[in-house]
Amino acid sequence: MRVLRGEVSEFQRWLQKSERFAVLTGAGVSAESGIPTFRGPGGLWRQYSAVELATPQAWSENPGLVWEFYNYRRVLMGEKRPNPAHLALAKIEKEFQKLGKAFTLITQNIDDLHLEAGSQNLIRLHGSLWEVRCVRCAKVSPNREVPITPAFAGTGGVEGNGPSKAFREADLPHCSECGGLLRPHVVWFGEMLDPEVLASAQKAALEAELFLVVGTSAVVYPAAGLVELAAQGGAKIAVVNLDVPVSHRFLDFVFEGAAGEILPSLLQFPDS
Ligand code: BV8
Ligand code: ZN
Repeated sequence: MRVLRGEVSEFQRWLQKSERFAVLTGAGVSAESGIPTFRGPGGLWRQYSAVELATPQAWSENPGLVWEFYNYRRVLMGEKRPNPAHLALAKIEKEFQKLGKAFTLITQNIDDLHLEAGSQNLIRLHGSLWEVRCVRCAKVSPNREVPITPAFAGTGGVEGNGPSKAFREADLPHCSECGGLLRPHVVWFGEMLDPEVLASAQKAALEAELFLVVGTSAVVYPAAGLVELAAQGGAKIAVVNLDVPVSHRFLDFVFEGAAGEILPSLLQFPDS
């Protein structure tokens, strides 16, 4: 780990004396679980970047292609497990709970590895790969089907252009209640986040005394705006990233390296 700004001991003193600690994570926190980030290598599928497929336009033009992309990400999740970064965040949350102090974990990821690691006070800004929503009756339900329907078995290979096959409407998943088409229950580009989810994340950022940003390129809004909000609220800002994308000007701590290597030792109280 390279300390580009501040000191580990100083960060840990802040960790010990903060009554309210909030964390924002992005794809980088799941990288060591073997899940490709969006903008790093492996962030592409076929000739598409996620931004092109995670949109309402792509969905209305070709729901089969969009489901093939999300089914591919479900297959990719396969046996992936939380890594030491996820586990360190779940552990420090329990320490804060024991001390009756506030801990909030805000994630941009849809892989649910924070949930699997045991994180409790978790705000999922962009939804979940493992939930579906009916486009007709808006019912949200958990769904861990891989493939999402039998028609998607064996699809999703990274080679080729366009969908593997011309998926028919009947091939796509449908709502058990009303028969409407089911979509991934995730926030696409150009879609609003759930206002209550966003408001709770903004409140946690504004009230935080310490705000840690892990594994995000901080280019997607409104998630990235939470960092500025925390700074406005007077929080000390710490960043853990493989290569720190943002200028350090308003950052108090900058630790460069892999989250799975840094967080287990960083998220310790000084006298431990
Ligand atoms: C909204 C769910 C407004 C889906 C995601 C033009 C047209 C349309 C919209 C816009 C536009 N310009 C701006 C916008 C707004 C847009 C936006 O911000 N676009 C960006 C690209 C410029 N935002 C939106 O559209 C949002 N909605 O604005 O609505 C509106 C207003 C009124 C009315 C209607 C609408 C919705 C955004 C949510 C999009 N959905 N995900 C899915 O996952 O399939 S975003 C998706 O991409 C992720 O969730 C995540 O948020 C983002 C990826 O970012 P990161 O997580 O940071 O990942 P990335 O790969 O970029 O970076 C990884 C980092 O980790 C790197 O820094 C790397 O160095 C580091 N790293 C790697 N390995 C490690 C590591 N660090 C530590 N350890 C390691 N081992
Ligand atoms: Zn329905």
